[in-house]
Amino acid sequence: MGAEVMRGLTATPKTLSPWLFYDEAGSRLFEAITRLPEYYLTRTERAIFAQHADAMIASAGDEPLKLIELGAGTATKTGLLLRAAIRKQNTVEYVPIDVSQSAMQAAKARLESEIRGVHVEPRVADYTDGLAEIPAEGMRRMVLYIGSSIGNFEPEDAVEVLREVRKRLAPGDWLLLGADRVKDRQTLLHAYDDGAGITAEFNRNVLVRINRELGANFNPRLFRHLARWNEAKSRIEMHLESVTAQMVIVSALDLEVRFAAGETIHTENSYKFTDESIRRIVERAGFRIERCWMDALAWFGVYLAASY
Ligand code: AVI
Repeated sequence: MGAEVMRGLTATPKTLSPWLFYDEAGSRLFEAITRLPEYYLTRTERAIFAQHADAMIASAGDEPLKLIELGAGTATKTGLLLRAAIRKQNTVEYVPIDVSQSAMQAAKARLESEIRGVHVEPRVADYTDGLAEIPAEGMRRMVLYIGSSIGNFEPEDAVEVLREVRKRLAPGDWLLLGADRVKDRQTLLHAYDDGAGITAEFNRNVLVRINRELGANFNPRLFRHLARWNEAKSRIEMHLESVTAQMVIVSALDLEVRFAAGETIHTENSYKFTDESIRRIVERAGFRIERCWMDALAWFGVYLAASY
């Protein structure tokens, strides 16, 4: 974390990597975001699962499947797929992988009490170690990478992440990928700048975390949350804008950081895809897309891709 903060705050323009958002408070704020009326992604993807989970499981062949989820969080949407798998194969093994131990424990307790026939084996790991945790043995596997988390990577890195997944899969295994689609600018901007200010708090939480973990003295109120639609790059950008000229000290790094009034820290990109742009990424990673499901407005896509 120190190395990342040092790199980002001494760069021009200043940046902080989005993985820094997800301490306990940040993970809770993200969960709150997923319930906001403006944040259409979660409910839209859930509606796609509610309508098509049986078809998704059926399209992955006749053999029983084991489900593995990268960055599972509290796994609130996954129940729909687990129930569909149980309708087909009576029982299902589910391996959620996430950095948050508490989220994993909560997911295990909730899913095993709510769904008869599910066996949950959580792995606490970040996404790179998490890939190594993909169980190798036995059954056909379906790796879930949902929520459009793939959109938080640069396109080249997204290809690399999926290649790493692909390397750990065998022919006949599957990837189920959720991808948020390009849509009108206002809908996109509101999703990342909600009326209740939860996304602003999520964005500023990175400063609170740096204060706590690296002994910095950021005043989060002196940084304004900004969401911008970058049309040319097809991405929502989040920034923190310094409202005044100021200097911040990060004691653990022995670092003084100067901000001009209006200077920004770029904290996140969230790429929005077209059918072609997501297909290109998935195919360059060595998968073959077999099917895609969307909601009625075509706001979100879920892609089933074969490892071959
Ligand atoms: C986790 N990820 C897919 C979210 C997104 O929409 O890019 C993170 C997020 N950032 C702001 N709101 C939500």
